[in-house]
Amino acid sequence: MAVLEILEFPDPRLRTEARPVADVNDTIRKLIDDMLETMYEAPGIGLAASQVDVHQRVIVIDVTEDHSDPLIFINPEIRVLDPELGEYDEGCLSVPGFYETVNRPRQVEVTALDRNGERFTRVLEGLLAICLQHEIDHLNGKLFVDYLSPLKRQRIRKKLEKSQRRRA
Ligand code: GNR
Ligand code: NI
Repeated sequence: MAVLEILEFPDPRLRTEARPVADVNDTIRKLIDDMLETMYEAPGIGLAASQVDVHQRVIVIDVTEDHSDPLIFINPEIRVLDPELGEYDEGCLSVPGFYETVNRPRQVEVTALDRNGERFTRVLEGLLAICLQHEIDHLNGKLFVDYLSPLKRQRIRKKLEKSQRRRA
């Protein structure tokens, strides 16, 4: 397994729309294992392949504290079950250090493929529903900062560009 490099806003590669996985094979399973290791090491509760510069529709999520429930979603399709919006202070490993309130539907149903290529359907609510929607946004080239005002987004961009220059 390997810890992969996570792209940071405003890297334009984060705007790439990810393509569906055609075949859930050993290459995809290796990617999933590397993504899980990268997410746990960060640490984070979710990771989309887009964030590690792999533009395929693969998501890993684990909202447990003891890393006991890794969830895999390949080619996920979501349907809103409860359109009532809930607010949550979101963060993102690609926008390190910033947390802002985002509103999203509270309950969704997801259909996806698992690591064996088997199709499953699950109803998600609470943090899992928030995280899945955040990750699907990544696959579509969207970031949580896109929900903020242009002024807030620009402030975050300037600060991150500065810290990226310091590290370069
Ligand atoms: O680790 C993460 N925490 C988080 C908190 C609130 C809403 C969404 C998230 S996802 C984030 C990891 C990440 O950037 N996934 O793309
Ligand atoms: Ni994110």
